This record gives sequence, structure tokens and C-alpha cells, in this order.
Amino acid sequence: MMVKPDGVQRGLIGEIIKRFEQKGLKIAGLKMLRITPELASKHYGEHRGKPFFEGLVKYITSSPVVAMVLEGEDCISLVRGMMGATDPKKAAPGTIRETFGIDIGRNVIHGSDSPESAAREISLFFDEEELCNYELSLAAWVYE
Ligand code: D4T
Repeated sequence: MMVKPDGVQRGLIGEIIKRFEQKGLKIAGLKMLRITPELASKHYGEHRGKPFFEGLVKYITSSPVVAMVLEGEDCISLVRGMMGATDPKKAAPGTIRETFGIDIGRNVIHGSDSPESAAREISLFFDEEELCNYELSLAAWVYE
């Protein structure tokens, strides 16, 4: 998951992290970084050639982001559900993008959409030793 530049600039880092923490997900990695044009091209490689690609790279490199590795049962679909649809105008009520976003090009948050993209994106943003392997003591109170 990543809080995008607009989320950072708008003071939404804590609010967004809070939602995932309070859901009961485990934070296994967390860092602030400035995305380089090279990293942006890798991260958004699938969108190269699309009309919005240049603007997307300019936006994602414009200011720091906060990248996070989250763990939990059905974590990817859970997080995507909490984020809401890519276009905030179409996002379900109460989701992060619906609550905080208006424009598809400023949609506040990114989340991996499959185990394969999560693995790829984690390796793009984190070194192995930056990830923490630990037991979350509240797990027994979140999962039956
Ligand atoms: P990300 O990758 O940012 O979490 O978004 P999604 O996974 O929900 O959506 P995506 O990959 O289809 O789009 C990536 C990114 O491009 C922006 N975008 C997308 C845009 O500015 N205009 C567009 O028409 C589309 C489709 C928003 C998210």
C-alpha cells in the first residue's frame, strides 16, 4: 500500500494508517521515500503508452510517498475494498478514495491488486531486511 503524494501533502498519512491498523492488519514494513522517475516507470510499467502515463509519473514523483507492507487474511481484497474504486467519484461510500478524493488523478492511495503485483511492488520499494517478521499479539482478538 502507498499513501500517494496528495495524501502526504494533505496530512492524511496518519488517518490512512489508522484505518488499516484499526482493521486489525499487521504492519510489516513502513517507510517514507521520494519516488524517482525510474522507480515510477517500473511501478507503473503496465500503463506506459496510455494517455495518462506522463501525468501519472509527474504526480507520483512530485512529493514524498509513504509505502507500507500489510499482512492479514485476504489482505489484498480487504485493502482494495477499504481503498475504494480507482476513480473516487465511483468509490463506495466510506472508502478512503470516496472520503478523501475527487479526481482519478489525485486518488490518495495505491494498493497492490494481486499477490503477484504485491510481491513485485514490495521488492521494488523494500529491501528484505526492512521488513519485520513478528507476531501481532492482537491477532487472537481479530481472527477466530
Ligand atoms: P493504483 O495503481 O494507483 O492503486 O490504482 P489502481 O490499481 O486502482 O488503478 P490503475 O492501476 O488502473 O491506475 C493506476 C493509476 O493511474 C491513474 N489513472 C488511471 C488516471 O490518472 N487516469 C485513468 O484514466 C486511469 C485508468 C490512477 C491510478
